[in-house]
Amino acid sequence: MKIENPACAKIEEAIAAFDLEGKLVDVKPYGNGHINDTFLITSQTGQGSRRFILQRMNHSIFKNPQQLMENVVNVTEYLREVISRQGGDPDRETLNVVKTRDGANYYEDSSHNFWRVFLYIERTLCLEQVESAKDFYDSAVAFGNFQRMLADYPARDLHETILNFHNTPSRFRDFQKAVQADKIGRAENAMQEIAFALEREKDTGVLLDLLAEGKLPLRVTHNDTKLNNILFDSDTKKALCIIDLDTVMPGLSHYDFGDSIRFGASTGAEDEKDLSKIELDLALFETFTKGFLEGCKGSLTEKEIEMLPMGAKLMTYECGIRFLADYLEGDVYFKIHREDHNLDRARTQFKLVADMEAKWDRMAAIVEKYKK
Ligand code: ADP
Ligand code: GN1
Ligand code: MG
Repeated sequence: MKIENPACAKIEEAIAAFDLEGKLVDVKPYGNGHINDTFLITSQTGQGSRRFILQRMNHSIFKNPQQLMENVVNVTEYLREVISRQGGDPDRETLNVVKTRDGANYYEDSSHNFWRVFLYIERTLCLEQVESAKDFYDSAVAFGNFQRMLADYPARDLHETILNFHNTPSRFRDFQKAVQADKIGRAENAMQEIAFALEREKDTGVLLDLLAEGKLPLRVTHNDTKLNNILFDSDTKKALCIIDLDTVMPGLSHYDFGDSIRFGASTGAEDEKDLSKIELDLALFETFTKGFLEGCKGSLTEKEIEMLPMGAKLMTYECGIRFLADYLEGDVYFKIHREDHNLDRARTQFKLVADMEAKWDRMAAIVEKYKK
């Protein structure tokens, strides 16, 4: 099959490298991820059609694709066993990596792009925004469960795929550098947002300080728990499979809790331009808190639970300074689809942070209710 106008050169070479059954009949860009280039590919076999997810890994972000894929394969093989023991379906409840014809986990093409293939999980839905409290509750249980399923995974064996990924003080320093450099003269368009971010430096180290003092435990966490990194079963409408495992690394439970809240408990989209539509929905915050703690099945310590609101605030703030730094640096990290996209994204995050500060006592009271 000749692929018309492929979004990436070398896509045909990449597809040919994998051991896919049947004849290739369709390839199209897929999903709304900000990082990798994702394609849905369909092949026709004697038994019907089969679908796969092909991804060109973003190797300017993930500097070591080999280590990245080692993590993904080791974690998914581990999860397959846990899921089987629990009586689940490992072909649908975790990602499954398809090997190349040479038996490798990924393929490096002749232009040094790195490609991988997963089985496409059929009859699933991927949500870009919370449609019902029940979906959000299910996602919370699933993310809590994910952390629990990996509780005994040997964390030392995981490669750190992005250094200091949720190290907020380090993200703050990167942000400061971007402001000082003001490489393409955009800082003047974002003076208010820059001031908002700089005023909150003192919060940045709160969780890592508690970790250093031994007051919070290190766990294996997903680290990118936004709602579109989970697939829902389209028949049962239940959360089925956690995807996007590129950043599974040792971390704090607050990272997974907080990133879900910043994306899913907001009343608007991550890139909403009308900030009057952006608030923290306290009912959704409560729904997620309940589900996440149930999913973790009592494994979180009292201190961890007490600090969950700080997790929500810090993950939202951190994402805001990452979007804003990228805007100042010329949109080199997150994919953008319109002018000022990263600035709009930063604004929603900061609006949410401000709203969390206003609702702080109520967030704390909700968490207290589930502490038991
Ligand atoms: P990114 O790192 O760019 O966010 P993801 O791995 O999250 O990339 O994939 C992007 C999108 O592709 C997901 O949000 C989801 O819609 C879809 N997707 C990824 N893997 C699968 C899969 N195995 N089965 C079905 N859909 C998938
Ligand atoms: C990116 O890969 P994706 O689109 O699920 C980013 C997250 C951000 C998120 C903001 C590896 O997530 O850290 O929170 O965008 N992933 C990476 O939407 O940087
Ligand atoms: Mg994703």
